[in-house]
Amino acid sequence: MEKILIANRGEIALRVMRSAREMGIKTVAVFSEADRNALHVRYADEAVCIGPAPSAQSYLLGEKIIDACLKTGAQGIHPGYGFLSENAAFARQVKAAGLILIGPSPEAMEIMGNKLSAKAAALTYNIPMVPGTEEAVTDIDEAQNRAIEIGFPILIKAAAGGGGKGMRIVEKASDFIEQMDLAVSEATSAFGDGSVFIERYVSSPRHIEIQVLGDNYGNIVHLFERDCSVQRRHQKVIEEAPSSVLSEELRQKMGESAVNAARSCNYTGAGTVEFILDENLDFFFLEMNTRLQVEHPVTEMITGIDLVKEQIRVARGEPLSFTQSDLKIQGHAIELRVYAEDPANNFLPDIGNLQTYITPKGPGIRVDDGFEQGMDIPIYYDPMIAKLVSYGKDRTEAIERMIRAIDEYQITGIQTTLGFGKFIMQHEAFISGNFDTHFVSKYFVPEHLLIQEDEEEAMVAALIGATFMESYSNTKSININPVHSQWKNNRKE
Ligand code: MV4
Repeated sequence: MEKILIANRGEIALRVMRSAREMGIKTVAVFSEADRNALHVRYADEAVCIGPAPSAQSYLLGEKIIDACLKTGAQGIHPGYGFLSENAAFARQVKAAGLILIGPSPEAMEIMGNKLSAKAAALTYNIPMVPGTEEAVTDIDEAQNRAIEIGFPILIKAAAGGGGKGMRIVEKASDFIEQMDLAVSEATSAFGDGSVFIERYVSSPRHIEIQVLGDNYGNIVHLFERDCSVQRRHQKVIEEAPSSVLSEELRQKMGESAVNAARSCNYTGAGTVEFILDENLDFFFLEMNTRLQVEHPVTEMITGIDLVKEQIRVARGEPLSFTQSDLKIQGHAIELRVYAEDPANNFLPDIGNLQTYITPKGPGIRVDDGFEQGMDIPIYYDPMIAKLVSYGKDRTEAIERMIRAIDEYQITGIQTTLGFGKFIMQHEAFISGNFDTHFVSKYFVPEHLLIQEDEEEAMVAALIGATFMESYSNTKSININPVHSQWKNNRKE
Protein backbone atom coordinates (compact mmCIF):
# COMPACT_ATOMS: atom_id res chain seq x y z
CA MET A 1 0.00 0.00 0.00
CA GLU A 2 1.55 3.23 -1.13
CA LYS A 3 -1.53 5.38 -0.80
CA ILE A 4 -4.45 5.12 1.61
CA LEU A 5 -7.72 6.96 1.95
CA ILE A 6 -8.92 7.98 5.39
CA ALA A 7 -12.70 7.65 5.54
CA ASN A 8 -13.11 9.93 8.50
CA ARG A 9 -12.71 13.50 9.76
CA GLY A 10 -11.39 15.46 12.71
CA GLU A 11 -8.72 14.32 15.12
CA ILE A 12 -8.78 10.66 14.13
CA ALA A 13 -8.31 11.39 10.43
CA LEU A 14 -5.26 13.50 11.28
CA ARG A 15 -3.92 10.93 13.70
CA VAL A 16 -4.11 8.15 11.08
CA MET A 17 -2.49 10.36 8.42
CA ARG A 18 0.43 11.11 10.72
CA SER A 19 1.31 7.44 11.09
CA ALA A 20 0.80 6.81 7.38
CA ARG A 21 3.16 9.68 6.58
CA GLU A 22 5.81 8.30 8.91
CA MET A 23 5.56 5.04 6.98
CA GLY A 24 6.02 6.83 3.66
CA ILE A 25 2.42 6.19 2.64
CA LYS A 26 0.54 8.91 0.73
CA THR A 27 -2.79 10.00 2.17
CA VAL A 28 -6.15 10.92 0.67
CA ALA A 29 -8.69 12.83 2.74
CA VAL A 30 -12.40 12.82 2.10
CA PHE A 31 -14.48 15.72 3.33
CA SER A 32 -17.99 17.09 3.47
CA GLU A 33 -18.82 20.63 2.43
CA ALA A 34 -18.73 21.63 6.12
CA ASP A 35 -15.12 20.42 6.39
CA ARG A 36 -13.66 22.13 3.33
CA ASN A 37 -11.13 24.02 5.49
CA ALA A 38 -10.62 21.32 8.10
CA LEU A 39 -7.12 20.35 9.21
CA HIS A 40 -7.41 16.78 7.97
CA VAL A 41 -8.07 18.11 4.48
CA ARG A 42 -5.02 20.41 4.59
CA TYR A 43 -2.78 17.71 6.04
CA ALA A 44 -3.55 15.08 3.41
CA ASP A 45 -1.62 14.77 0.14
CA GLU A 46 -4.94 14.83 -1.75
CA ALA A 47 -8.53 15.49 -0.79
CA VAL A 48 -11.90 14.63 -2.31
CA CYS A 49 -15.23 16.27 -1.48
CA ILE A 50 -17.85 13.58 -0.98
CA GLY A 51 -21.01 15.58 -0.35
CA PRO A 52 -23.01 17.93 1.85
CA ALA A 53 -22.46 18.40 5.58
CA PRO A 54 -24.82 15.78 7.06
CA SER A 55 -22.88 12.54 7.52
CA ALA A 56 -25.70 10.54 5.92
CA GLN A 57 -24.88 12.46 2.72
CA SER A 58 -21.10 12.28 3.03
CA TYR A 59 -19.03 10.30 5.57
CA LEU A 60 -21.58 7.49 5.70
CA LEU A 61 -21.75 6.98 1.93
CA GLY A 62 -19.60 3.94 1.25
CA GLU A 63 -19.98 4.18 -2.51
CA LYS A 64 -18.64 7.72 -2.66
CA ILE A 65 -15.69 6.70 -0.55
CA ILE A 66 -14.90 3.73 -2.76
CA ASP A 67 -15.24 5.98 -5.83
CA ALA A 68 -12.78 8.43 -4.26
CA CYS A 69 -10.31 5.56 -3.81
CA LEU A 70 -10.62 4.43 -7.40
CA LYS A 71 -10.28 8.01 -8.64
CA THR A 72 -7.14 8.76 -6.61
CA GLY A 73 -5.55 5.33 -6.82
CA ALA A 74 -5.64 4.71 -3.08
CA GLN A 75 -5.29 0.99 -2.42
CA GLY A 76 -6.50 0.91 1.18
CA ILE A 77 -9.11 2.58 3.38
CA HIS A 78 -8.70 3.43 7.05
CA PRO A 79 -12.18 3.96 8.50
CA GLY A 80 -11.16 5.43 11.90
CA TYR A 81 -13.94 5.08 14.48
CA GLY A 82 -17.66 5.77 14.11
CA PHE A 83 -19.13 6.29 10.60
CA LEU A 84 -18.44 3.15 8.50
CA SER A 85 -15.82 1.64 10.77
CA GLU A 86 -17.93 -1.30 11.98
CA ASN A 87 -20.12 -1.71 8.94
CA ALA A 88 -19.71 -5.26 7.62
CA ALA A 89 -21.58 -4.48 4.39
CA PHE A 90 -19.14 -1.66 3.66
CA ALA A 91 -16.21 -3.95 4.44
CA ARG A 92 -17.58 -6.38 1.81
CA GLN A 93 -18.01 -3.62 -0.78
CA VAL A 94 -14.44 -2.48 -0.21
CA LYS A 95 -13.18 -6.00 -0.80
CA ALA A 96 -15.37 -6.43 -3.88
CA ALA A 97 -13.88 -3.24 -5.34
CA GLY A 98 -10.41 -4.79 -5.03
CA LEU A 99 -9.44 -2.50 -2.16
CA ILE A 100 -8.11 -3.27 1.31
CA LEU A 101 -10.00 -2.23 4.40
CA ILE A 102 -7.60 -1.50 7.24
CA GLY A 103 -9.60 -3.45 9.78
CA PRO A 104 -10.95 -6.91 10.51
CA SER A 105 -12.82 -9.15 8.06
CA PRO A 106 -16.51 -8.52 7.33
CA GLU A 107 -17.22 -11.88 9.01
CA ALA A 108 -15.54 -10.85 12.27
CA MET A 109 -17.41 -7.52 12.17
CA GLU A 110 -20.68 -9.35 11.69
CA ILE A 111 -20.16 -11.82 14.53
CA MET A 112 -19.07 -9.13 16.99
CA GLY A 113 -21.65 -6.64 15.70
CA ASN A 114 -24.40 -8.57 17.41
CA LYS A 115 -24.12 -9.08 21.16
CA LEU A 116 -25.73 -12.51 21.07
CA SER A 117 -23.56 -13.91 18.31
CA ALA A 118 -20.55 -12.30 20.01
CA LYS A 119 -21.39 -14.10 23.25
CA ALA A 120 -21.98 -17.36 21.40
CA ALA A 121 -18.58 -17.10 19.73
CA ALA A 122 -16.83 -16.17 22.98
CA LEU A 123 -18.55 -19.03 24.83
CA THR A 124 -16.65 -21.54 22.67
CA TYR A 125 -13.54 -20.44 24.57
CA ASN A 126 -15.06 -20.52 28.06
CA ILE A 127 -14.80 -16.79 28.53
CA PRO A 128 -16.64 -15.68 31.70
CA MET A 129 -20.14 -14.32 30.99
CA VAL A 130 -22.73 -12.66 33.17
CA PRO A 131 -25.45 -15.25 33.92
CA GLY A 132 -28.29 -14.74 31.48
CA THR A 133 -30.03 -16.02 28.35
CA GLU A 134 -27.82 -17.25 25.55
CA GLU A 135 -30.43 -16.63 22.92
CA ALA A 136 -32.92 -13.92 22.04
CA VAL A 137 -35.95 -14.00 24.29
CA THR A 138 -38.99 -15.19 22.36
CA ASP A 139 -41.28 -16.64 24.99
CA ILE A 140 -42.00 -14.00 27.60
CA ASP A 141 -43.15 -16.41 30.34
CA GLU A 142 -40.06 -18.52 29.88
CA ALA A 143 -37.96 -15.36 30.05
CA GLN A 144 -39.64 -14.28 33.24
CA ASN A 145 -38.89 -17.64 34.84
CA ARG A 146 -35.29 -17.34 33.73
CA ALA A 147 -35.14 -13.83 35.22
CA ILE A 148 -36.45 -15.12 38.55
CA GLU A 149 -33.80 -17.87 38.44
CA ILE A 150 -31.05 -15.35 37.75
CA GLY A 151 -32.38 -13.01 40.42
CA PHE A 152 -33.33 -9.32 40.25
CA PRO A 153 -32.26 -6.74 39.34
CA ILE A 154 -31.73 -7.95 35.81
CA LEU A 155 -30.76 -6.07 32.68
CA ILE A 156 -32.55 -6.35 29.34
CA LYS A 157 -30.23 -5.70 26.41
CA ALA A 158 -30.87 -5.31 22.69
CA ALA A 159 -28.79 -7.81 20.70
CA ALA A 160 -28.18 -5.20 18.03
CA GLY A 161 -27.45 -2.45 20.56
CA GLY A 162 -24.10 -1.17 21.66
CA GLY A 163 -22.54 1.41 23.90
CA GLY A 164 -25.43 1.19 26.33
CA LYS A 165 -28.16 1.78 23.76
CA GLY A 166 -31.28 -0.32 24.23
CA MET A 167 -30.60 -1.39 27.83
CA ARG A 168 -33.20 -1.54 30.61
CA ILE A 169 -32.79 -2.39 34.27
CA VAL A 170 -35.66 -4.34 35.81
CA GLU A 171 -35.76 -4.13 39.59
CA LYS A 172 -38.50 -6.66 40.38
CA ALA A 173 -40.45 -9.51 38.81
CA SER A 174 -43.70 -7.53 38.68
CA ASP A 175 -42.12 -5.00 36.29
CA PHE A 176 -40.67 -7.62 33.97
CA ILE A 177 -43.32 -8.02 31.27
CA GLU A 178 -43.90 -4.29 30.91
CA GLN A 179 -40.17 -3.59 30.61
CA MET A 180 -39.71 -6.40 28.10
CA ASP A 181 -42.43 -4.98 25.87
CA LEU A 182 -40.82 -1.55 26.02
CA ALA A 183 -37.34 -2.95 25.33
CA VAL A 184 -38.51 -4.92 22.29
CA SER A 185 -40.33 -1.97 20.72
CA GLU A 186 -37.38 0.33 21.48
CA ALA A 187 -34.93 -2.10 19.90
CA THR A 188 -37.18 -2.53 16.86
CA SER A 189 -37.41 1.18 16.20
CA ALA A 190 -33.75 1.95 17.03
CA PHE A 191 -32.02 -0.97 15.31
CA GLY A 192 -34.67 -2.56 13.09
CA ASP A 193 -34.11 -5.71 15.14
CA GLY A 194 -36.27 -6.40 18.18
CA SER A 195 -34.16 -9.25 19.60
CA VAL A 196 -33.38 -8.78 23.25
CA PHE A 197 -31.77 -10.96 25.91
CA ILE A 198 -31.39 -10.73 29.66
CA GLU A 199 -28.46 -10.76 32.06
CA ARG A 200 -27.98 -10.41 35.78
CA TYR A 201 -27.42 -6.71 36.44
CA VAL A 202 -23.95 -6.02 37.83
CA SER A 203 -24.76 -2.90 39.79
CA SER A 204 -21.40 -1.23 40.46
CA PRO A 205 -18.98 -2.39 37.78
CA ARG A 206 -15.67 -1.12 36.56
CA HIS A 207 -15.51 -0.94 32.80
CA ILE A 208 -12.30 -2.60 31.74
CA GLU A 209 -11.44 -3.12 28.09
CA ILE A 210 -8.52 -4.98 26.59
CA GLN A 211 -6.74 -3.89 23.41
CA VAL A 212 -5.96 -6.76 21.05
CA LEU A 213 -4.05 -7.03 17.81
CA GLY A 214 -4.13 -9.94 15.40
CA ASP A 215 -2.39 -10.67 12.12
CA ASN A 216 -3.30 -12.94 9.20
CA TYR A 217 -1.15 -15.79 10.49
CA GLY A 218 -3.06 -16.62 13.66
CA ASN A 219 -0.92 -14.47 15.96
CA ILE A 220 -3.04 -12.53 18.47
CA VAL A 221 -1.66 -10.48 21.35
CA HIS A 222 -3.23 -8.20 23.93
CA LEU A 223 -1.87 -4.79 24.83
CA PHE A 224 -3.24 -4.73 28.38
CA GLU A 225 -6.28 -2.88 29.66
CA ARG A 226 -7.85 0.52 29.67
CA ASP A 227 -10.09 1.50 32.55
CA CYS A 228 -13.03 3.48 31.15
CA SER A 229 -15.21 3.53 34.24
CA VAL A 230 -15.57 7.31 34.36
CA GLN A 231 -18.33 7.93 31.89
CA ARG A 232 -21.51 9.91 31.69
CA ARG A 233 -24.60 8.40 30.11
CA HIS A 234 -22.45 5.89 28.23
CA GLN A 235 -20.20 8.62 26.91
CA LYS A 236 -16.68 8.05 28.16
CA VAL A 237 -15.06 11.01 29.89
CA ILE A 238 -11.76 9.66 31.26
CA GLU A 239 -9.83 6.58 30.17
CA GLU A 240 -6.62 5.36 31.72
CA ALA A 241 -4.06 2.61 31.40
CA PRO A 242 -3.24 0.59 33.33
CA SER A 243 -6.28 0.22 35.60
CA SER A 244 -5.60 0.86 39.27
CA VAL A 245 -7.63 -2.22 40.27
CA LEU A 246 -6.07 -5.08 38.29
CA SER A 247 -3.49 -7.37 39.84
CA GLU A 248 -0.86 -8.79 37.52
CA GLU A 249 -2.65 -12.12 37.75
CA LEU A 250 -6.07 -10.69 36.85
CA ARG A 251 -4.52 -8.68 34.01
CA GLN A 252 -3.09 -11.84 32.56
CA LYS A 253 -6.39 -13.71 32.90
CA MET A 254 -8.40 -10.92 31.27
CA GLY A 255 -5.78 -10.54 28.57
CA GLU A 256 -5.99 -14.24 27.82
CA SER A 257 -9.80 -14.08 27.66
CA ALA A 258 -9.60 -11.11 25.31
CA VAL A 259 -7.19 -12.93 23.02
CA ASN A 260 -9.55 -15.90 23.03
CA ALA A 261 -12.54 -13.70 22.20
CA ALA A 262 -10.55 -12.38 19.24
CA ARG A 263 -9.58 -15.90 18.25
CA SER A 264 -13.23 -16.99 18.36
CA CYS A 265 -13.90 -14.84 15.28
CA ASN A 266 -10.45 -15.13 13.64
CA TYR A 267 -9.87 -11.48 14.39
CA THR A 268 -7.29 -9.51 12.45
CA GLY A 269 -6.10 -5.96 13.07
CA ALA A 270 -6.78 -3.83 16.15
CA GLY A 271 -9.83 -4.57 18.29
CA THR A 272 -11.09 -4.07 21.81
CA VAL A 273 -12.74 -6.60 24.08
CA GLU A 274 -15.05 -5.04 26.68
CA PHE A 275 -15.52 -6.50 30.12
CA ILE A 276 -17.16 -5.46 33.34
CA LEU A 277 -15.49 -6.21 36.63
CA ASP A 278 -17.58 -6.57 39.79
CA GLU A 279 -16.63 -5.78 43.40
CA ASN A 280 -15.30 -9.31 43.91
CA LEU A 281 -12.96 -8.70 40.95
CA ASP A 282 -14.85 -11.25 38.86
CA PHE A 283 -14.86 -10.21 35.21
CA PHE A 284 -17.44 -10.82 32.49
CA PHE A 285 -17.29 -10.47 28.72
CA LEU A 286 -19.66 -7.85 27.32
CA GLU A 287 -18.84 -7.24 23.66
CA MET A 288 -16.05 -6.63 21.20
CA ASN A 289 -15.48 -3.42 19.28
CA THR A 290 -14.07 -4.14 15.86
CA ARG A 291 -12.34 -0.81 15.28
CA LEU A 292 -9.61 1.46 16.56
CA GLN A 293 -11.07 3.13 19.65
CA VAL A 294 -11.10 6.81 20.56
CA GLU A 295 -9.03 6.04 23.67
CA HIS A 296 -6.29 4.02 21.90
CA PRO A 297 -3.61 6.68 22.74
CA VAL A 298 -3.39 5.65 26.41
CA THR A 299 -2.40 2.15 25.28
CA GLU A 300 0.15 3.60 22.87
CA MET A 301 1.67 5.64 25.68
CA ILE A 302 2.15 2.72 28.08
CA THR A 303 3.31 0.18 25.47
CA GLY A 304 5.24 2.33 23.01
CA ILE A 305 3.32 0.68 20.16
CA ASP A 306 1.82 2.82 17.38
CA LEU A 307 -1.50 1.04 16.92
CA VAL A 308 -2.27 2.68 13.59
CA LYS A 309 1.03 1.55 12.13
CA GLU A 310 0.32 -1.97 13.33
CA GLN A 311 -3.12 -1.85 11.72
CA ILE A 312 -1.55 -0.83 8.43
CA ARG A 313 1.17 -3.50 8.65
CA VAL A 314 -1.40 -6.20 9.32
CA ALA A 315 -3.56 -4.97 6.43
CA ARG A 316 -0.48 -5.17 4.18
CA GLY A 317 -0.20 -8.83 5.12
CA GLU A 318 2.82 -8.51 7.40
CA PRO A 319 3.04 -10.63 10.56
CA LEU A 320 3.05 -8.91 13.94
CA SER A 321 6.56 -7.68 14.64
CA PHE A 322 6.41 -8.57 18.34
CA THR A 323 5.10 -11.31 20.60
CA GLN A 324 3.17 -11.15 23.86
CA SER A 325 6.32 -11.46 25.94
CA ASP A 326 7.86 -8.43 24.18
CA LEU A 327 5.10 -6.24 25.62
CA LYS A 328 5.51 -4.48 28.96
CA ILE A 329 3.55 -1.76 30.72
CA GLN A 330 5.69 1.31 31.18
CA GLY A 331 4.28 4.17 33.26
CA HIS A 332 0.70 5.43 33.35
CA ALA A 333 -1.47 7.35 30.88
CA ILE A 334 -4.78 9.19 31.27
CA GLU A 335 -7.01 10.61 28.55
CA LEU A 336 -9.58 13.34 29.02
CA ARG A 337 -12.08 13.82 26.23
CA VAL A 338 -12.50 17.54 25.72
CA TYR A 339 -16.02 18.07 24.43
CA ALA A 340 -17.67 21.23 23.22
CA GLU A 341 -20.34 20.79 25.86
CA ASP A 342 -21.49 22.87 28.80
CA PRO A 343 -21.15 20.88 32.04
CA ALA A 344 -23.01 23.61 33.90
CA ASN A 345 -25.96 23.17 31.55
CA ASN A 346 -26.53 19.44 31.50
CA PHE A 347 -23.67 18.94 29.01
CA LEU A 348 -25.61 20.53 26.18
CA PRO A 349 -23.48 20.69 23.02
CA ASP A 350 -21.99 24.17 22.78
CA ILE A 351 -20.82 24.58 19.25
CA GLY A 352 -19.49 27.85 17.91
CA ASN A 353 -16.21 29.57 17.13
CA LEU A 354 -12.92 28.73 18.84
CA GLN A 355 -11.96 32.34 19.57
CA THR A 356 -8.97 31.28 21.62
CA TYR A 357 -7.47 27.87 21.18
CA ILE A 358 -4.08 27.25 22.76
CA THR A 359 -3.12 23.69 23.60
CA PRO A 360 -0.95 22.57 26.52
CA LYS A 361 2.59 21.42 25.84
CA GLY A 362 5.58 20.05 27.68
CA PRO A 363 6.62 16.79 29.32
CA GLY A 364 4.20 13.90 29.15
CA ILE A 365 1.44 15.69 27.24
CA ARG A 366 -0.14 14.56 23.96
CA VAL A 367 -3.06 16.40 22.38
CA ASP A 368 -4.91 14.69 19.54
CA ASP A 369 -7.16 17.31 18.00
CA GLY A 370 -8.44 18.55 14.66
CA PHE A 371 -9.02 22.24 15.20
CA GLU A 372 -7.17 25.54 15.16
CA GLN A 373 -7.87 28.90 16.74
CA GLY A 374 -10.56 30.75 14.80
CA MET A 375 -12.28 27.66 13.44
CA ASP A 376 -15.97 26.92 13.86
CA ILE A 377 -17.02 23.64 15.42
CA PRO A 378 -19.60 22.25 13.01
CA ILE A 379 -22.98 21.23 14.41
CA TYR A 380 -23.19 18.15 12.22
CA TYR A 381 -20.75 15.86 13.97
CA ASP A 382 -19.54 14.62 17.32
CA PRO A 383 -18.80 17.54 19.69
CA MET A 384 -15.39 16.18 20.77
CA ILE A 385 -12.75 18.89 20.26
CA ALA A 386 -9.68 17.07 21.47
CA LYS A 387 -8.25 14.22 23.45
CA LEU A 388 -5.92 15.47 26.12
CA VAL A 389 -3.56 12.68 27.12
CA SER A 390 -1.10 12.79 29.99
CA TYR A 391 1.69 10.33 30.63
CA GLY A 392 3.79 9.89 33.76
CA LYS A 393 6.06 7.42 35.47
CA ASP A 394 3.11 6.49 37.69
CA ARG A 395 -0.57 7.36 38.15
CA THR A 396 0.16 10.26 40.49
CA GLU A 397 2.44 11.94 37.98
CA ALA A 398 -0.07 11.34 35.17
CA ILE A 399 -2.80 13.02 37.27
CA GLU A 400 -0.51 15.95 38.18
CA ARG A 401 0.41 16.45 34.55
CA MET A 402 -3.23 16.26 33.49
CA ILE A 403 -4.17 18.99 35.95
CA ARG A 404 -1.24 21.15 34.82
CA ALA A 405 -2.24 20.62 31.17
CA ILE A 406 -5.91 21.46 31.86
CA ASP A 407 -4.70 24.71 33.44
CA GLU A 408 -2.55 25.50 30.41
CA TYR A 409 -5.31 24.75 27.91
CA GLN A 410 -6.93 27.98 26.75
CA ILE A 411 -10.27 27.78 25.00
CA THR A 412 -12.69 30.67 24.61
CA GLY A 413 -15.77 31.09 22.47
CA ILE A 414 -17.33 27.82 23.57
CA GLN A 415 -17.90 25.89 26.77
CA THR A 416 -15.86 22.73 27.24
CA THR A 417 -15.50 19.80 29.61
CA LEU A 418 -11.99 20.87 30.72
CA GLY A 419 -13.15 22.12 34.12
CA PHE A 420 -15.20 18.97 34.54
CA GLY A 421 -12.04 16.96 33.87
CA LYS A 422 -10.18 18.92 36.52
CA PHE A 423 -12.98 18.24 38.99
CA ILE A 424 -12.54 14.51 38.37
CA MET A 425 -8.73 14.63 38.63
CA GLN A 426 -9.01 16.35 42.02
CA HIS A 427 -11.74 14.12 43.40
CA GLU A 428 -10.76 11.90 46.29
CA ALA A 429 -12.55 8.87 44.78
CA PHE A 430 -10.67 9.22 41.51
CA ILE A 431 -7.32 9.83 43.20
CA SER A 432 -7.74 6.81 45.47
CA GLY A 433 -8.95 4.65 42.58
CA ASN A 434 -12.10 3.80 44.50
CA PHE A 435 -14.79 4.45 41.88
CA ASP A 436 -17.11 2.67 39.47
CA THR A 437 -19.24 3.49 36.42
CA HIS A 438 -21.49 5.63 38.64
CA PHE A 439 -18.70 8.11 39.49
CA VAL A 440 -20.21 11.04 37.58
CA SER A 441 -23.84 10.59 38.63
CA LYS A 442 -22.75 9.96 42.22
CA TYR A 443 -20.40 12.89 42.68
CA PHE A 444 -20.88 15.54 40.04
CA VAL A 445 -23.16 18.52 40.40
CA PRO A 446 -22.50 21.62 38.25
CA GLU A 447 -22.00 23.70 41.40
CA HIS A 448 -18.62 22.01 41.80
CA LEU A 449 -17.39 23.88 38.75
CA LEU A 450 -18.58 27.19 40.15
CA ILE A 451 -16.78 26.49 43.42
CA GLN A 452 -13.67 25.48 41.52
CA GLU A 453 -13.85 28.74 39.58
CA ASP A 454 -14.56 30.85 42.61
CA GLU A 455 -11.62 29.39 44.46
CA GLU A 456 -9.29 30.11 41.59
CA GLU A 457 -10.66 33.57 41.11
CA ALA A 458 -10.33 34.26 44.79
CA MET A 459 -6.74 33.08 44.64
CA VAL A 460 -5.95 35.24 41.62
CA ALA A 461 -7.76 38.17 43.15
CA ALA A 462 -5.74 37.76 46.33
CA LEU A 463 -2.47 37.60 44.44
CA ILE A 464 -3.28 40.51 42.18
CA GLY A 465 -4.81 42.37 45.07
CA ALA A 466 -1.55 42.13 46.99
CA THR A 467 0.44 43.46 44.03
CA PHE A 468 -2.04 46.20 43.26
CA MET A 469 -2.25 47.19 46.89
CA GLU A 470 1.35 48.29 46.89
CA SER A 471 1.03 50.72 43.99
CA TYR A 472 -2.62 51.65 44.37
CA SER A 473 -2.94 51.76 48.08
CA ASN A 474 -4.71 55.13 47.89
CA THR A 475 -7.14 54.10 45.21
CA LYS A 476 -10.61 53.22 46.43
CA SER A 477 -11.77 50.88 43.69
CA ILE A 478 -9.45 48.64 41.81
CA ASN A 479 -10.80 47.09 38.68
CA ILE A 480 -9.17 43.72 38.37
CA ASN A 481 -11.83 42.48 36.00
CA PRO A 482 -9.72 42.16 32.84
CA VAL A 483 -7.32 39.76 34.55
CA HIS A 484 -10.15 38.12 36.43
CA SER A 485 -12.08 37.26 33.27
CA GLN A 486 -8.91 36.18 31.50
CA TRP A 487 -8.61 33.41 34.08
CA LYS A 488 -12.20 32.55 33.73
CA ASN A 489 -11.70 32.32 29.99
CA ASN A 490 -8.96 29.81 30.48
CA ARG A 491 -11.59 27.28 31.42
CA LYS A 492 -15.07 28.19 30.30
CA GLU A 493 -16.79 31.54 30.11
C1 MV4 B 1 -23.93 -4.35 31.88
C2 MV4 B 1 -23.90 -3.66 33.12
C3 MV4 B 1 -24.25 -4.35 34.23
N1 MV4 B 1 -24.62 -5.64 34.17
N2 MV4 B 1 -24.30 -5.65 31.87
C4 MV4 B 1 -23.10 -0.55 29.13
C5 MV4 B 1 -22.50 -0.44 27.79
C6 MV4 B 1 -22.54 -1.78 27.21
N3 MV4 B 1 -21.33 -2.07 26.54
C7 MV4 B 1 -22.79 -2.71 28.36
N4 MV4 B 1 -23.04 -1.90 29.50
C8 MV4 B 1 -23.30 -2.44 30.72
N5 MV4 B 1 -23.62 -3.76 30.73
C9 MV4 B 1 -24.64 -6.25 32.99
N6 MV4 B 1 -25.02 -7.55 32.96
C10 MV4 B 1 -23.55 -2.33 33.11
C11 MV4 B 1 -23.26 -1.70 31.91
C12 MV4 B 1 -22.96 -0.33 32.03
C13 MV4 B 1 -21.73 0.17 31.72
C14 MV4 B 1 -20.72 -0.63 31.22
C15 MV4 B 1 -19.51 -0.10 30.90
C16 MV4 B 1 -19.28 1.25 31.06
C17 MV4 B 1 -20.26 2.06 31.54
C18 MV4 B 1 -21.49 1.53 31.87
C19 MV4 B 1 -22.46 2.37 32.38
C20 MV4 B 1 -23.67 1.87 32.69
C21 MV4 B 1 -23.93 0.52 32.51
